[in-house]
Amino acid sequence: MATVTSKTLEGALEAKLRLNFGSTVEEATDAQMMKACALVLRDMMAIREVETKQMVRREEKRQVHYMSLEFLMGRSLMKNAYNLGLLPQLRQALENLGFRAADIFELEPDAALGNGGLGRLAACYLDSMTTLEIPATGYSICYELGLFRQKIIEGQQVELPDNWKDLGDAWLMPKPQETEEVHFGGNIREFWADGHHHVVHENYQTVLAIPCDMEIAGYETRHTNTLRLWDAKSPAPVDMSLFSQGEYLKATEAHAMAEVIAKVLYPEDNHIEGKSLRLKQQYFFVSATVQSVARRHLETYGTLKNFHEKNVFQVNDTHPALVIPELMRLLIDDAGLGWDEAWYITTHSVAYTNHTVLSEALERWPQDLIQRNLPRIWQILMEISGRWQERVEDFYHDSAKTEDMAIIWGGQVRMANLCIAGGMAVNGVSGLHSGILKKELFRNACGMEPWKFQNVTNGIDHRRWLSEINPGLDRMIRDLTGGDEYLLHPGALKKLDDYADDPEVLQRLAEIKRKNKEAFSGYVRRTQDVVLNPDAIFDVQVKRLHEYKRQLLNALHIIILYQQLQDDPGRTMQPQTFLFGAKAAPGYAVAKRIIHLINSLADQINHDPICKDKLQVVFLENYRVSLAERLIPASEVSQQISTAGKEASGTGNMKFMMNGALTVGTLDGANVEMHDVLGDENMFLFGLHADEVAELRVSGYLPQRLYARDPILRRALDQLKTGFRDGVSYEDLFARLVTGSNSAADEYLLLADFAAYCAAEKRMVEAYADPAAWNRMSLHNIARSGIFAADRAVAEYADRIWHVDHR
Ligand code: NBG
Repeated sequence: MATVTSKTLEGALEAKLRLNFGSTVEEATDAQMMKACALVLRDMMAIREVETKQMVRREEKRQVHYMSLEFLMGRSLMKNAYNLGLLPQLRQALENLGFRAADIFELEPDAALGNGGLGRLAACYLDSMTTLEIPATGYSICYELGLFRQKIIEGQQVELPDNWKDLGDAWLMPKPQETEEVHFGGNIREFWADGHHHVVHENYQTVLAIPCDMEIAGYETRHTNTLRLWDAKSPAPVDMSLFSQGEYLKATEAHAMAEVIAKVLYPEDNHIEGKSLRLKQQYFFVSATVQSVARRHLETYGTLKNFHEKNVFQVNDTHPALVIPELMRLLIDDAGLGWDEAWYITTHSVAYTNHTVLSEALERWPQDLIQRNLPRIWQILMEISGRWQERVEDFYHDSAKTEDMAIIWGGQVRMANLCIAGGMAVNGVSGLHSGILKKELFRNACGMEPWKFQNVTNGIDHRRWLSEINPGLDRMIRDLTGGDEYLLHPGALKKLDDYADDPEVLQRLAEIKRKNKEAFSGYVRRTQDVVLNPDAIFDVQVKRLHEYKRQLLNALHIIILYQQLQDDPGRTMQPQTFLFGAKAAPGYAVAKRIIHLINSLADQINHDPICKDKLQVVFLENYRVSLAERLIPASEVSQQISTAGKEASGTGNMKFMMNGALTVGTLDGANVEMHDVLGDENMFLFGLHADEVAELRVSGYLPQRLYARDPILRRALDQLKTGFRDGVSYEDLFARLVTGSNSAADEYLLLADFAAYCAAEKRMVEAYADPAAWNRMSLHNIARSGIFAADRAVAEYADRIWHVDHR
């Protein structure tokens, strides 16, 4: 391959600007230049993608189809340039053409086609699947609007639309020739003819699914995969028969109904809404995907009988669960296979990852919704459900277990049970979480089919989340570990452990962190007009706002620190800056109140002269992938303080560890695996363990007692009622923790863990006073973070679930 120099890129960019925007380099705006960059890289990837596809077909390789309603991609320009090995050349080319590379990168909108961890995981896995040279495609919806943008106005969250496509669509390659039809509503007619049973779906409404492909480049490989995003279009802009009768509005109804499907991403994280539009989104992208995969398979092999040998659908949570009845429908109605053969193929083609044990996040659809919108799918679901129930009865002879494992029960369709019945593998996302699935949530299913249940601990794209975003640290790692080996072999980070007693290395690490803190402070000053104190500990909790994640526990502890300072204003203390970032689902009232509280507290503390250079609280607006990329390299403390047993894995925890932040956390999710490699001495663990949480609940938890008994805690909680200088009272949050109203008080056991949390924070601050010891811990964190590379996780999926080769 001819090497691409900055000169080649300059030529390509000039040509793009002329061809696509009719513009010279001199006339081009930054936005046009950003698009031109995207198009130039897209061209290179498109060529490689064609080669990859031909290779896959020629070698008849098994393919992975990663199905997810969310892919939280963030920005792609720097990432793609990095993976293509062109980042320095692209920077150079932009500067030579008179542009500031940093400005061009900053202009790119985040593609926020996801809510949080689940969507970001899918994005990280696309990178690893490609880098590991696995033939893989991601499938989702081409949402017109991504996750809302957040503004904080008078301390409260306000949601604004996220029109990412204006500039972001430069990455998308529409392929109208590969359009699929998806059918909704109507009725089923069955009859016998020519000695066969026929099933016909009629009077349905058609929605066209048009693929818009985004190329995914791997690192140091020509292998290129795609993320296929389905856009929804109506087959006819207007219904001419209605139009000619003068029913103009009605005539455009079907059109509107079709296109609303791809309008907007549902903004709930770890929660379901049960809206019919959401069900339509699910079936829309599932049906389009299964049809297009089956079509390509038929083109290559001429039959669907070997479908499972050549394809595997990985379903990211239960959102794509309808892949099971949809594949059955294709195999039976279209390909004419019998039930048993179709079921064999299906159950050897689908694997399911569970991402939560929270009951409010487990999908259950009202059966009439499915019946009405997807009549044929409903028939197939009933058949699957009936046969499964028979098997369970034969195995257990226990009506309680039959009910527990049922797919259709009490007028609802339970998607997790459908995935267990119709899949070949079920996995959780950390050791603790997978154990809870086996022993609790899916105990009965696991008793019947233990071989299906596995664990694959999550991982992150360490090339993005370390090398790309933390160049100073990347440089140091290369210098100390002998080059860039760690980029493809993250285990090489372990070599850093050898420098634990090297004062120069520890000093260098401290300087890198200091520079990153200063750079981040500059960014916050420019964007939010807030001046951070770089001498303070940067103590960070960024993630979706959810009660189980316990941002409120963090806030209560800050209230304590503030009250101590009020009691003794002259007190010398290690300066601390607490940084929060979080979006609340628009309908989640308590989460929004917690955001308001953090902002009220920040306002109070930041306006009180006694806190100057000691205590600072900042709520970072609009937390998103690109903000995380700036913040994480600058962070020193990572707050991972969920109620044990509730956070399936967490992935932010891994990103902080990899960038040298120390964790204050509970033994929850992947924090457990972090502790396995770090030991007590390299993180600040506290709080109840998952089994103790369960025991406490059984024995009867009484937060009121803790409130009565602990004066420090009581004073902090009482402050919620009083509120702060803005005059807003948080009596409702007080009630939620102490008195309880319609629900039991303190569901997530903040009060039970409070004293232990304060003690852990204290240990952390004391440790910070010894820079050499702190930097050593930080180095150990980086050195041992290799197991959290997504490459490791994806290789496990490939070996144990997908059975596909990889690099
Ligand atoms: C989330 C969990 C996280 C986990 C990610 C990715 C859902 C339903 N689950 O703990 O809350 O890290 O999935 O696995 O969003």
